[in-house]
Amino acid sequence: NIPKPADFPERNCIPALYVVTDTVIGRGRSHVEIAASAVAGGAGIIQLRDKYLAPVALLREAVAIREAMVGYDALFVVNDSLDVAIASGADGVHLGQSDGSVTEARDAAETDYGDGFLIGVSVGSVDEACQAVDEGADYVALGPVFPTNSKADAGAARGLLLLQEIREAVSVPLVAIGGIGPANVQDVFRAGADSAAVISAVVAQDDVAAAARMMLELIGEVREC
Ligand code: TZP
Ligand code: MG
Repeated sequence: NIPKPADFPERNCIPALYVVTDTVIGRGRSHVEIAASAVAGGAGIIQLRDKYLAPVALLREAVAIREAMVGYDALFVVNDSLDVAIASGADGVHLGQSDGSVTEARDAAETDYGDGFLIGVSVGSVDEACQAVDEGADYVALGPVFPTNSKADAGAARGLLLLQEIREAVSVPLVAIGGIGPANVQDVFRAGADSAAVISAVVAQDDVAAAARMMLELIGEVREC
């Protein structure tokens, strides 16, 4: 009963809590452990993100996560690697500005997925957001909205104002990422985000599922849908 990516481009249709796995920040927990706990706590999208694993090892993790998520109402995307996303049967891929084009990804996934492959794109400006949407991205993610220690090359915080500007410029689901935690998660929804993506606020906590639940409770107080 995983929501079909075909329903997805409708604004607000994207799950409100998006958890990115990270084994460096995850206190010794594996990607699969993090993903399983996060969905148990209600996270609606999981992204496998590992900048160090070779493709074969990344594929192994992706397949394991996919299996661990069976029965949960949650989407699974792989960061950076279109090949691993497709080979693992993930719901989609998340692409940075230098991870290849949306069009290429759409074409490559067509045989296995038709047009039901979810493609998300990281953006840092209104122009990049508009370009991603023109190319057919299913969602765009602005980051880092706030300062973060979780990504070495994240660059300067983009701020809530840019989030608002992108909200006005595009109608696909908008994800906010970077430095989001209990203290500011409501602000990103008030600025127009449809989903909050987090690493440390969930992945670095003692109890990953409880941290996800708490974030969702806060989001539920402000999200309009
Ligand atoms: N992309 C932009 S900021 C970021 C990524 C992957 C890191 C987010 O981690 P945290 O701990 O939620 O700030
Ligand atoms: Mg990338």
